[in-house]
Amino acid sequence: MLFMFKRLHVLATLAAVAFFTFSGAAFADQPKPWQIGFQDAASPVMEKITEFHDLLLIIITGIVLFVLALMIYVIVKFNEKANPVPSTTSHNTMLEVIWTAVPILILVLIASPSIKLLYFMDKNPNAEMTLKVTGHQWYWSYQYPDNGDFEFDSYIVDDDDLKEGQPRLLAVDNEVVLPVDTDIRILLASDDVIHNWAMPSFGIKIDTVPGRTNETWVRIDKEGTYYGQCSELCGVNHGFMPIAVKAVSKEAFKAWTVEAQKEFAKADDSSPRIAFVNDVKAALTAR
Ligand SMILES: [Cu+2]
Repeated sequence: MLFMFKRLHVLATLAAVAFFTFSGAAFADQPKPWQIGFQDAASPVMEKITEFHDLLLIIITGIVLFVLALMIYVIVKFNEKANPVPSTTSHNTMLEVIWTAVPILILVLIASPSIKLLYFMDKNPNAEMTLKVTGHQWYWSYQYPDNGDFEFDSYIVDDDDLKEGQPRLLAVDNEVVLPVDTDIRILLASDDVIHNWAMPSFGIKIDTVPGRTNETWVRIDKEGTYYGQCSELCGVNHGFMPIAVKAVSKEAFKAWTVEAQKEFAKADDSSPRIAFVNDVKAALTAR
């Protein structure tokens, strides 16, 4: 009976996953109820992370099945009934060489794509624009240094103020607008404590640290709205500082920056934080 119930439960879960995966008209990526796998990749980095994950899944499945087969073999062949007089062998040089060498080979096989991926994710020397992200307790602010140098804050939308289609705990008042098919450098810092700017469908999860600028990059493949969350415990409202990125065409982005410059005051160059960002920009240009 319990087994039946468990099976039904699994079936219901699979149905829910299928429903939430294949439904929904406008493209938007966010966590879904009963989700098991990754969110759909929307950047080359996330595509490579997914490929690497799939490779590891094949390798670990192979290892698990092999060990399971060995255990079943030993249980059947060498139990007390089948093998009443056990052998006293304690060493086998050939076997010991093999069970040392094979795991090393597997690790080398994993290390190569892993290190390649780490360097691919690290930074993009050909970035076409820069987004500056600053974490605060408990909201984010965004600055567009080479698109008019305006800056704005992005706060969670309260449950009572949610509009039709806005996901609870993920929607924000001012979304980060970014162009698709553009190599975007992202510089990240914090105003107070360590936060983490995590965007699953971009393959980004990077700490924002006070007094230090971290760098990553993204190239968004498709237009749509993407959601992420702060992923470093940063205090009482840690769960209430979501991230929403709206990816639009290059033309729409240009038009938005013109509007945004009017709407959001120009970033104040006299603040030490922005002076620091400008120093970083100068250093990057000189590089
Ligand atoms: Cu935070």
